[in-house]
Amino acid sequence: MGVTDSPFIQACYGRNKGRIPVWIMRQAGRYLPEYRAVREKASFVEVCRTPELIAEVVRQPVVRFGLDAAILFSDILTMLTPMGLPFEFPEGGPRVADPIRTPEDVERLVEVDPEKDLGFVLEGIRAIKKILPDTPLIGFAGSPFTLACYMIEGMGSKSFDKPRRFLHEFPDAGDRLIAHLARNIGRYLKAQIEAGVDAVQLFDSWGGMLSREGYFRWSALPAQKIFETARIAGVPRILFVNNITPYLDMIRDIDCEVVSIDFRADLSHCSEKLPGKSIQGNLDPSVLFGSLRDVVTRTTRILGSIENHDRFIFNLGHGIQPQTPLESVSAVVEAVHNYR
Ligand code: 1CP
Repeated sequence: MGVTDSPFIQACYGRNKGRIPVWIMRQAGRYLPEYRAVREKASFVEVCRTPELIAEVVRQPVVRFGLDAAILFSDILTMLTPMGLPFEFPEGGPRVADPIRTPEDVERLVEVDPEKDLGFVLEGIRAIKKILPDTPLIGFAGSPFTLACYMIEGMGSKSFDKPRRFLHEFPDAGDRLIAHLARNIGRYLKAQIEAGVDAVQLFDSWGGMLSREGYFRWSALPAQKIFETARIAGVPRILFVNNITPYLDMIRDIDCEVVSIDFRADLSHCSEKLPGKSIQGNLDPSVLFGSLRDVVTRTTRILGSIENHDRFIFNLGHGIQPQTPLESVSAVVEAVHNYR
């Protein structure tokens, strides 16, 4: 079976008649012993910059669990360095050396040339395609607002007060920052498609913190722009929004094939509000720490809440957590694959 006929790509277009596809956000990562073995020898940033290591860690969860899609191994922050904002990844999360503080800092941002500046990512995609030619490969980028969060805050945060304040204190510079990001992210996703990815996902991890008005201006409109640039026949576009429920009416109007739903949301309510779109989601990642019986019950409950299984992709409602038991992941995959 080729990639085009795969349950994952077929489900993205709402015409899957095969098994229900499943993949897991952050499926390559620290919960896997074979990933930790690679990380003994190379830092996270080194893995991200080495095409052979990228291909190896992408393959690991696909082979171990029999997942229906692979996702590029990189990070949403990889784009920051060529924009002129280098960062490091010490234990405890990312640190941007010199975060954006003033409108002048926005003017200094550099345009990214994906082939020249992020060639190692594109080489990684080509290396993955060599070893996993029949598995759909998902490319990705962070959303403009999510990247702006790290560029202004300089690190992770529970509330990202600095970026939310910046956009109101300096509205013109804020709009220029978001426009700069949308243009460069669109171009980067297009380059990933040209290098061989079969679908793209935009991670709007923090847009769900915005007011409805803020979401429209700094997340929905830029997402529309990005998906226009990354619109290539046969390559589905997936939008993930963490805390999606307040914005469903705006997301309905965004030109993309699949919407990925966070674990707080009611899946059948979301799919009702998003006619014509395929749906991905939305098991709470913390459920995987419960009993196997509970894992299977909750997985089956999600599957049962879906009306049209031809346009459904099973996933977690956010990234898998580092200490997640491997048996739980196997149980989810088995329950999804046995459902029909
Ligand atoms: O120590 C390690 O090995 C690093 C852990 C790790 C991994 C495996 C990080 C640090 N990033 C990644 C890879 C990654 N990140 C992928 C590809 C792997 C896969 O999905 O299988 C993807 C898609 C991401 C995306 C990403 N990075 C997001 C969006 C998704 C989400 O979960 O909301 C975000 C917000 C990041 C930033 C980031 N990278 C890593 C960490 C710990 C963080 C969060 C920082 C914070 O806010 O505290």
